[in-house]
Amino acid sequence: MDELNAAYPLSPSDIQFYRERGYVNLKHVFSSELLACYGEIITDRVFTLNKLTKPLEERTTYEKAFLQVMNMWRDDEEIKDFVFGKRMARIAAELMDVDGVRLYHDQALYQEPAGGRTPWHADQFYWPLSNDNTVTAWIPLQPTPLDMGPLAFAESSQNVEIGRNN
Ligand SMILES: O=C(O)CCC(=O)C(=O)O
Repeated sequence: MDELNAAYPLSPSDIQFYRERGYVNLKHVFSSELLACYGEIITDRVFTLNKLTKPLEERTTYEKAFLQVMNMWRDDEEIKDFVFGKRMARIAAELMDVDGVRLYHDQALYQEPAGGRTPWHADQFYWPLSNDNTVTAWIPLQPTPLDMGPLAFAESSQNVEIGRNN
């Protein structure tokens, strides 16, 4: 689909917001049609590849938070098209002020009904990378109103040590 590779017009205020606060909420990066189409493909693969089948009450806090499948681009050509889309890569490059980006991993996170919460945490500090000019894209595959527990960011926390165990 062209949409995966077409430019997305980031505004200077989007970029400034990201650099000051460490995140930015970009609306309508992908159409609901595209998300429904890839959502179905990704969901099918998650149910095939998921290995976490024990009951919720036997799981750790981390295991209760979501089903998790990584690097799905290796398993499915259509998912690869989604993950390697140039639109997302260009947004990341512009936010980080670099010419191009590398993918560290993709990750499908599926919250289950009655699953647990995700505790506050920072991820970047344990990635095996030489510097912290990194970004993650969280792409909801369905509408996630507040009562469904969408992602929340600790604003400007990129400037503090708290939550980083190094
Ligand atoms: O999607 C979620 O519920 C949590 C995502 C998360 O923990 C992360 O991206 O680091």
